[in-house]
Amino acid sequence: MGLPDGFRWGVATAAYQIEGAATEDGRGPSTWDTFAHTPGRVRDGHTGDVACDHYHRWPEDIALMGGLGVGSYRFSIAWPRVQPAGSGPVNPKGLDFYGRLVDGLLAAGIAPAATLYHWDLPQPLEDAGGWMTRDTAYRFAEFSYLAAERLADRVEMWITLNEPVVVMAYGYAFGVHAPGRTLMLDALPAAHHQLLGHGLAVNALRGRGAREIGLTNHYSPAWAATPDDQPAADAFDAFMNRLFTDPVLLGRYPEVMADASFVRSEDLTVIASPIDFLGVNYYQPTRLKKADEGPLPFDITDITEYPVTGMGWPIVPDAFLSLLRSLHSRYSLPPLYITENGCSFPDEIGTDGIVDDSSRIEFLDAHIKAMRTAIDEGIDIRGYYAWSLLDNFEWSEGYHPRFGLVHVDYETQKRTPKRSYGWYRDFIAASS
Ligand code: GBH
Repeated sequence: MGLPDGFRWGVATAAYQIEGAATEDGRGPSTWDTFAHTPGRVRDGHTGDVACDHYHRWPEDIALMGGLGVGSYRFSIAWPRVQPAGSGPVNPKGLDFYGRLVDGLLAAGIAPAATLYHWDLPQPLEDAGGWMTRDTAYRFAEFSYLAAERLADRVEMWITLNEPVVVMAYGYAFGVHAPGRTLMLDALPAAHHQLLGHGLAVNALRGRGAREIGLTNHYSPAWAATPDDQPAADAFDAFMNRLFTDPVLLGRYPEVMADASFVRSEDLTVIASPIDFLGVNYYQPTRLKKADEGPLPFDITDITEYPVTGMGWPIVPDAFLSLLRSLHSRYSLPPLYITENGCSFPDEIGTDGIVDDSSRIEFLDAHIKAMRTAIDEGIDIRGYYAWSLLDNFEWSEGYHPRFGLVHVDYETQKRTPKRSYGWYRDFIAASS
């Protein structure tokens, strides 16, 4: 069957991973600046100070998107550029950058899809408690309003949060991402306050005339290692998947959040404010077994029977299809967008000048096929964004993993489209 009319093929990035220009034009520090500049936190001491220098090279990057023929570009707006202190006055130069970017995209016929929070919390807000504090939710809604005030007439889609689960788990529970806290199960308020911020932002954006508004979640299908481990898999699913979707689409939290003192009864109404779409990021399934010890009700154990990406993540397109089916059966879903899907490999430029990333082509092709099966089964999916346009700063792994369709030489900032770029370009041309 064909794709729905107006299906959007796109590419995605995030501010801290590509922009660089960390202290330019009045940008304030974020938790990721602090974290990356703390020795031992990011592999080889890499930071986002320069990254892909996209802050200056955005016209070239839009030209690369034009060459791909994508209909949409998902980027994120750095809160510390717009409101360097996280609250209070706007930094006009920060907003100007996104104004230029959005105008450039529209001139190239590419629909802008803006994420408001892709993990770069202004450091002053973290110093006041970060997402562990209720006040941060209100600050986020205010920032969202300010961004929409400037850009709502030209931005097609607004994504409030990117993967709040990763912020809660990696940032506040396990400490491997900024802000590096190790609160374990005590990190749950960071989930609630992000979701509250999401709900407040939905209303602020609506009030400011934003068109399509949604939330992007990360989903990892939970596999039990043995039938005995099913309770562990269910617990992982509750903490890592349902915790961030049930309250938004069902208006209630799973058991794991029941009776939490920081949840006020009226919060769930705010969190369940109607959204226009749900963003789905999918990378891999997770296998769980009973926890031997420690505070968590599950342990993660390796999946070894599938090929893996450069990150060691198993490649299982079928798990992507089952994820889409299970979302469809559990919820009465709004339209879905696949807001991220992709893989890293240690791509190198060959002596012939070509980056032969045939494994990425296979990965994308297989996952897009899985998505198309879901569409044929009646699941309303309206777009697919490949992660990522460019090789970029892969958080605690620094610049080692390469997720791009375009190779970046970090010495020269030279961009070299990989074979997968040509494949995606031809694929989009053939599908539109
Ligand atoms: C996304 O997060 C981010 O939105 C994006 O910024 C990032 O660059 C991109 O993905 C690639 O990482 O080690 O087997 O236990 C992805 C979230 C959560 C996916 C952790 C993989 C660990 C798998 N990731 N998960 S495993």
